[in-house]
Amino acid sequence: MTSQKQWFPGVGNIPHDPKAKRGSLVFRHFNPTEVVAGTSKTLGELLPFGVVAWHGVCNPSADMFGRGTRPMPWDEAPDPITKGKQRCEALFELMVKLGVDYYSWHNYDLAPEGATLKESHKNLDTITDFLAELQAATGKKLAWGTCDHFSHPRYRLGVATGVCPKVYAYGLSEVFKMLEITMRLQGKNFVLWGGREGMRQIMSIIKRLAFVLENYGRFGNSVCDYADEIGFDGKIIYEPKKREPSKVQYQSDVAATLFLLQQAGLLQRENVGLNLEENHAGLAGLDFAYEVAMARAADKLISIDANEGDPLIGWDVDEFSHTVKKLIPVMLMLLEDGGLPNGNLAFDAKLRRESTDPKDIFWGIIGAMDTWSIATKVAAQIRSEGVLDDIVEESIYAEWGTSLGDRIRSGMTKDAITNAAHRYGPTIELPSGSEERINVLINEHMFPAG
Ligand SMILES: [Mn+2]
Repeated sequence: MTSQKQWFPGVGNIPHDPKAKRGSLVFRHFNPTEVVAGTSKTLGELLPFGVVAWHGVCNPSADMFGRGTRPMPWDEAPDPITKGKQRCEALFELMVKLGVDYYSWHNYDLAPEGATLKESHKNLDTITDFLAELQAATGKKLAWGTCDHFSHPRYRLGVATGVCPKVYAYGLSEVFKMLEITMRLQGKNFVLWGGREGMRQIMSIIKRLAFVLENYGRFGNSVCDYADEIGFDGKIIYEPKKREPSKVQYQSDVAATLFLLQQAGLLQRENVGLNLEENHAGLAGLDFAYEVAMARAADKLISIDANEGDPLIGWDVDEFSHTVKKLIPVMLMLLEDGGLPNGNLAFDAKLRRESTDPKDIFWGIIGAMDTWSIATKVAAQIRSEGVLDDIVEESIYAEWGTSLGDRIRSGMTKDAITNAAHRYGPTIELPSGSEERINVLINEHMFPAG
């Protein structure tokens, strides 16, 4: 670190110590060098965790009804550049103490926005130099960069899909700059969420939807063209979210986002992919595992915002992951893929407003890393035992392994299909869907008896 000051003085480097006394700040399950059963990879390789600047060191835990509650001594500074650098230091201290290798940031999380675009870019360059020093000193890496296209009032009526070409140009030029910075810091990817790209009131949208979606495609293609031009070898990753801040966000879920990208000619581009978030799947009324499966089916899954929503709350609460069961099907897929080879598990998660102990951020991140680790180990066991494969492949989908299945999939005429229908119907014997048996199987692996 460039400064000797500790922003979290009460906490040391967090060890892996499964036998530590209860209440100790340790990893019980995450051991980065542990090889996961049935794979050639370690937990550290399969789970490329990252912390995020905005929730990690910028969010004071305010809500719509009350001010921030979280102590953030790094925000007390004589000027905004010093404040930005102290935020960087606090972020890197978190990474070092937690043994997390990656971070993510929006342009104005760490660099103050200036009075002009030129001044903003100068501030960004100053902070980028400082981040480069911290990366060199610690070996920590940038997962992805992105632009804050939702806080400033100029973005209140949208950016790419907005009402004003001046805003479109301003937002896009911010992306160009942040893409250059992400490349300079050797970031793996660049995220386009587009918080204000959504429906405000229906009467203007009914006249302009096709027009604004054309602009959405033009904006994305400009970003990808510039990434190609400067030789950025990461992906431009789009992040679906159904609602909040707008009533409806155009990139509402994976299927809708894939459709918009396809219409824009973006899905066909090799450097375009998806960044998925558990809480966003919930806002769309979908299982996170379904969203991951849909992105994989299109071969566009790149990265994950690892967090958790609350089904009883209708907005984006960004809790640290804590429910193992939700992550088991996700890890079954990621184990097939060898993890997220080009992406990360970034903790887009924040403290509750009630949580005010400086150690709470450590509890949150440690808990989330252990949660993903347990899910990984349970999924690895389920895989190596093969029972789930037996149920799904050998029973539920077994008929597709017959010659009729092969013939349909390689193309049959109308007459051949009709002959098969006459031959096999109308009563057709089917396997059980086996949901209860699968639920028991998952519980047996989570909580082995005896
Ligand atoms: Mn979220």
